[in-house]
Formats: sequence, structure tokens, C-alpha cells
Amino acid sequence: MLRCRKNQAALTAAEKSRFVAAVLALKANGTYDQYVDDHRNYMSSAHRGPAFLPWHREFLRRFELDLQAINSLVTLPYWDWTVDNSPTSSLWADDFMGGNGRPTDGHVMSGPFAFSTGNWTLAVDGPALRRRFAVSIPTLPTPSDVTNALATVPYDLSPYNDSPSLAGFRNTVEGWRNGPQLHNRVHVWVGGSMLPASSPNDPVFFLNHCFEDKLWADWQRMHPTESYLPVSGGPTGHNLTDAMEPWASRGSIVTPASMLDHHALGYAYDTEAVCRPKFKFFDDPKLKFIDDPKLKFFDDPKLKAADDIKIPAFDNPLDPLAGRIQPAPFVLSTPHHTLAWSRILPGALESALAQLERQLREHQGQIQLLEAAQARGTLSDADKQRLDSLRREFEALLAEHDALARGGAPMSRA
Ligand code: CU1
Ligand code: CU1
Repeated sequence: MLRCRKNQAALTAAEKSRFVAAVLALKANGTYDQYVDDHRNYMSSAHRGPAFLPWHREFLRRFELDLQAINSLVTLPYWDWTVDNSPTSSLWADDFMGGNGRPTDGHVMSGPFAFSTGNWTLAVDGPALRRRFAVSIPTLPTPSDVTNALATVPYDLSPYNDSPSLAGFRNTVEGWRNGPQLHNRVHVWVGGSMLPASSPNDPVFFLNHCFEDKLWADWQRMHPTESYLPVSGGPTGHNLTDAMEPWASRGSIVTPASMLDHHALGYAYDTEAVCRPKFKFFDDPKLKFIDDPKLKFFDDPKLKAADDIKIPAFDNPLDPLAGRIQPAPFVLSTPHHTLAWSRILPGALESALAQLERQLREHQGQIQLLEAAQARGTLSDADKQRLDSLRREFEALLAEHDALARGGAPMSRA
């Protein structure tokens, strides 16, 4: 199942608090600091070469899966720093990343990652999270920086390093070309804890890299005939089928080749068609009849091709064609048609989402218990079947939740 990563500026308050809570939970159980260590200890596997993008794709995906094990509804948000480019952007509010560091020592004093909360003590280069917005460099990259990068081919060029004159896509996005630009410039602009190799200490690290990951996906779509380079002849760990560290040493073979298709890894970005709402909702006064018990839904084969679109219709006894189904002048589609009801009953969308979230939490809890039993080797055959069916139900509920959440925005009038 494909999950959609959203622009952080489009997150609801609930989505922000879910993300923050899951990050804090990973910090509390020690997992978060392993990401900081892996990033510090494998700098040359991950940077200044072609594997910059695939290495961080794997790093982020593992992080996202760990967050989802805490709360299945979380996906990684990305920060489009060409738009949200000010120290007062909502990104830096106290309900999300928290703000700039104080002038004296750069310590972040507010929000969930302030040292004073007791929840965010840095194990290395700490103990307090530090930021110094716009001190080392005054501005973030611009929309034309991104446009130019996306137009750049090929993927990379010999000698596959960090030379300021190397004009491939990877070196441009990483930011060494006439640098610091793009990715590097963002680290420098945030400053403080984002500068050293321990930069994942600042959770905004993941939002920055998620945007570079999106740019790579965008670039791949724009240049379908361009491929990852090099196949060979690059630094160790950076060739197409080289096993990347630290995962290789831990028995897991991850290569740049295995990172090329982000959909195969289980996610997409909110700007992709696959993540956009898949129905039209016509704002029609006749919708008030939608709770008529005689209402029926049927498939229109013409629309069926486009998507799972249903036409609501109802039997009208006053109609000359009484007894025959009359299509109503609107179409919609959503799992179980929950959205249709949500339009006429105030708060129904929120309560439908809340109900699904409750069910998802229950399923996740039961799945985790059964998985623990499986890990101990004490899972009965009946429980094994129960686990399989719980997982299937969980996927279906999650798909319904995500579709409903996507369709939550008002649609255009017919
Ligand atoms: Cu990195
Ligand atoms: Cu980075």
C-alpha cells in the first residue's frame, strides 16, 4: 500500500502532533539516537558522491517505518524551503519544530525539542539543540534554484565527488556546485546542530532531506531516459549495485539500484496523481436527499474506468419513471461513501476519521502483541491466522483512513 508524504505546510494540527509525539517516542526509546550515530559514522557512504540520494532515501524510509510502528498514521513531512523560507514560518511554531535559538548560545528555548522540556537531550554535540537561523548565510534556496536543479542532467558526472564545478543533478541538489546551495545551504541557514555530522539531532533534518528525496523523485519523472550513475568506477558504496553501509555490515543488502523506485518502497508525494483526491464532489442542494433510505449507489461504467466513482441515485415515486433508478446530478466516491454523509452532517468527517483512528490503534496494539508472541515462538496456529487477518484488516482500514483524509478538502462546484 502506498502512503502519501505531505508538505509540512499542509499538515493539520492533529498530523503535526502525531508526528511530534512519534519522534519523541523514538527519542525516549533510544532509536532516534541510533539514526544520529549512523549518520555521523557513515558520512562518506552518504555524502559527496552519487549515493547521497539513495543513501538518504533508505535512511528516511527506515526512520518513517520506525515512526509508523509508534503510530501507523504518521508519514514523513517535507519542507519546501523555497516557499516556507522565513524564521516565522509555521514550521517553526511551538506545535511543531519549535523556534530559532537564543542569540547568546543558540539554544532552542521553545517547542517540543527545547532542552528545558527534558525530552530532547542530545547524546552527542549537546546537550541542548541549537539553531542560528540566517547567521552563516542570509537566505534559503529559491524556486529558481530548484527549477534549475530539476532541469540538470545527467544524474552525476565523473569524478563523482563534491567539486564546485561538477554539474550533475546529484552534486547540484546536494549543494556543492557553486556552494553552499540547496541541501547544504539549508543546513547552513538553520545553523547550530544542523552543521556537524550529527545533524539528525535536529528533527528538521528529516524534513529537509524529505524534500531532496521528493526532488529526486520529481527529477526521475521529468527525465525518464536518465538513469542512476555510475554503474561502476565511482567511490566504493556509490556505484549502482554496491551494497551501502551501515546496512551491508548488518546483513541487509541495500544498493542504489534498490532505491530507484520510491513507489516500490511504499510511499509517494502529495503532488503525485496517486496521492490526490480521486473523486469529484458536486456541491448540490439535492444532496440533502442523500440520507433518503431509498438512496442507491451504482457504478457508471464510463466513470468506472477513471476510478471507483459511484453515482448516488434514489427512487422517486413522483417520477414518471417511478421504480426505475434516477441518477442524481452529482458523483462521488469514497470508501463506504463516508464522505457523502460527512457533507450533510456537521463534524461527520472528523468523527469518521476519529473512529477509524481508534480502530487502527486497537489493531496496531493487537498486531504488536501477536508479533511479540511470534518473536518468542509462542504463536499458535489459530493466532497466526488471527495475525494475518488483523494485518489485512489493518491495511484496509488504513487505506480507508488515508482516502478519507485526502478527500477532506472541499471539492470544486460542478
Ligand atoms: Cu546526510
Ligand atoms: Cu543533510
